[in-house]
Amino acid sequence: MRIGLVGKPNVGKSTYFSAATLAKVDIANYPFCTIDANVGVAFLAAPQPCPCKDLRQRLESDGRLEATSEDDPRRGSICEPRTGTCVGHIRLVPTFLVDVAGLVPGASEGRGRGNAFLSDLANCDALIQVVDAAGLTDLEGNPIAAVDDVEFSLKEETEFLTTELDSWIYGILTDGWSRGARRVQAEGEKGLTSFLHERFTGLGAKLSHVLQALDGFRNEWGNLETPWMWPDERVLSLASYLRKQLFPIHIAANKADSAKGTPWDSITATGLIQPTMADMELALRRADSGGMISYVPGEHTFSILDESKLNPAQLNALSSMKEKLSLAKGTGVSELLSNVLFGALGHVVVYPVADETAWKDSEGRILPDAFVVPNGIEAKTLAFKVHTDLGNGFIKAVDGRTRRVVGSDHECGDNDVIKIHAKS
Ligand SMILES: Nc1nc2c(ncn2[C@@H]2O[C@H](COP(=O)(O)OP(=O)(O)OP(=O)(O)O)[C@@H](O)[C@H]2O)c(=O)[nH]1
Ligand SMILES: [Mg+2]
Repeated sequence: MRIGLVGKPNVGKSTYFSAATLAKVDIANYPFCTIDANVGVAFLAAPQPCPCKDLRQRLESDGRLEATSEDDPRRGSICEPRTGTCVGHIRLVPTFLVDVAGLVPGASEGRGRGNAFLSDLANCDALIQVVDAAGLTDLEGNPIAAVDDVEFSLKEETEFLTTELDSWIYGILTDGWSRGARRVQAEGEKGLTSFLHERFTGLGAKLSHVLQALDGFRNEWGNLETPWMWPDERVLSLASYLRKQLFPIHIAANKADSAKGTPWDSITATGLIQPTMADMELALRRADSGGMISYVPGEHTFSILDESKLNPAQLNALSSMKEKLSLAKGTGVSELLSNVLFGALGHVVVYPVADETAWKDSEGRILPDAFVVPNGIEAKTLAFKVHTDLGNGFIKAVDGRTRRVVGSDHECGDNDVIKIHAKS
C-alpha cells in the first residue's frame, strides 16, 4: 500500500512525512524545498488488538503462561513481529508513504517540476492533499503574513490540484485517443473499456476502476458510442471520472494549530477531511525517541519522563503543546493515515502462520507477519503475497481461529490468522 502526500509547496508535506516515518528529510519555510520524492514506511496501529491477545488468554487459561506482570515493558504482548512492534496488543503495521515535491498551477504543462512529480504519484493507491489551513502561504507556496480569506484560498488550493491531475490524465488519454476511438469503432464499448484499462495500468488502474469511471461518465453524458466525435470537454470529463477512481483525494488541513477557527469545514471533497498539526506530531515523536517524553502517536496527551532534566523554557513549550494537543484531540496525523488505509481503502490486517494451533512460523516465532491487504482477499491471493511458491503450490488453508479447512477462494477478513498448505 502506498499513500502519496501532495499539494502546493510549503504546506508541510515533508513535515507530515517525517513525523509519520521518523525519516530525516529537508523541511523549510520556502517553496520547492523537496525536489526528489521521499519514500518511507509509516507504522500504523492495526484496527483490532493483535491476535497475540487471544493467544495469551488461551495459554493463560490452559495454565501454560503466567498473567502479565505489572512491569512488563510489552504490556502483555507475546508476538514477535518481524517488522513493526506490538505493545499492549497494539500491533503496528507498515504502509508506504511518498512525500512528493510541491505542485504549482501549470504542472501538467511542465511548470515547477512538471510531469516528473506527477509520475511520482503514479503508483499511489490514495492521495492525501496537505493544505495550509492557516493561510500563511500563497498558491505558489511563498510565505505571506496571512491570506485575506482562508476559506477562499482553501477552495483555490483544492481545486487547482484536481485540475492539474485531470489535465495530466487527459494528456495520457488524448495521446492515444485516435487508436482508442478506432477500437470502439471495431469492438464497441468493450473496446473502450480495454483501451482505457491498458492505457492506465501503468498508473495502477484495475478493470473495476475503469468500469466505475465509465458508469458515472455514462450517467452524465449518455451512451459511449462514437467517441471520435466527442468534443474536448467530454474527453476531459472522462479524464476527471478516471482520476476520481485512480486517485481518491483526502485532505489534511495542516497548520491547524495556527488556523483561525475551523476553515476546513468549508472544504468540499469526496474523500476524508482531517485537521492536522504535522509540526507538533514531529516534535512529539522526536521528544519521545529522545527520551524526554512518552508519547503514543494518535493519543491526545503525553507524559514528561523526568521534569528535573528539563529547563523552564522546555517545560513551558511542552505544557503549551499539551494544552493544544488535548484541545485538538490529537495531532490528526496518524488518525488520517489510519482512516485512509483501513476506512476509505477498506484494508484489513491478516496474520499468516505455519502452525495453525500455536500461531507460529516454521522457526517458532509467534505471529511474526502482519499483512495489510484488501478486505475479503482470497486465501490463494494471500498465499501469493506471502510467497510465490505458496501461491503456486496452494492446496488448502486453515482458519487459525475456527480450525476449519477452507479453499482457495475463501475470503479473509480483519484479524484473521491463516495457515496455508502448499506442495513443496
Ligand atoms: N504552524 C505550523 N507550521 C507547520 C506545520 N507543519 C509544517 N509547518 C511548517 O511549514 C513549513 C513548510 O514545511 P515543509 O514540510 O518543508 O513543507 P512542504 O510541503 O514539504 O514544502 P515543499 O517541499 O517546498 O513543497 C515549515 O516551516 C514547517 O515548519 C504545522 O502543523 N503547523
Ligand atoms: Mg517538502
